[in-house]
Amino acid sequence: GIDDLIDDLHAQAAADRDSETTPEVGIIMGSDSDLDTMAGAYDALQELGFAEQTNYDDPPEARFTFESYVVSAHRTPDLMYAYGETAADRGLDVIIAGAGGKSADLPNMTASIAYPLPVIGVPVQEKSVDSVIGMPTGAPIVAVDAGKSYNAALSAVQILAREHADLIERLETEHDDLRSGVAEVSRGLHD
Ligand code: RP5
Repeated sequence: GIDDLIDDLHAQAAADRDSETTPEVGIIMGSDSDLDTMAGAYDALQELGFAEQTNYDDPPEARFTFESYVVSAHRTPDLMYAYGETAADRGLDVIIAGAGGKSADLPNMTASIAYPLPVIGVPVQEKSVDSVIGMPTGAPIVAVDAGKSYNAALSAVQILAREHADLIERLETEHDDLRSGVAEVSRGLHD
């Protein structure tokens, strides 16, 4: 149950593991109904060579990994608090948080609890944009436009890349692909 999950998070935080064995990016969302929107974040991370780490005790399948959880601000506020509070000690470097509806509190609250760990908010529906980005002075959140979880993941990797030159190369390759894509379409228009 939720209590076991919360205990696991605290145990992982206390374990003081080598940062190369723990996920760098945490993806959380308010409901499994947000999964379609948040799939863009998985796509971007996987394209950049990140593997999903589902079991903390197994050795990671890639140098850079991510994890994902459903964490509801309203149904499981205790889990949200535990996730945000333990995030840095569990080895996370950045969190991508998505939620929708008029009570899309998960990204904002997680940003406050996990501070100063950066949180990138993804509004899951257009109507929640104000809710996710409307943070008081001194309690920042970085946010993307509604549904743009792919861009949220790219931003997360840009943050990580400040410390890992290898990730800069992967981002540059991704960017070259983007440029080639435009070039191809552009040429196509002339033909
Ligand atoms: C939010 O309420 C979730 O993030 C989701 O976008 C929305 C609806 O959730 P469900 O009722 O589909 O579980 O907290």
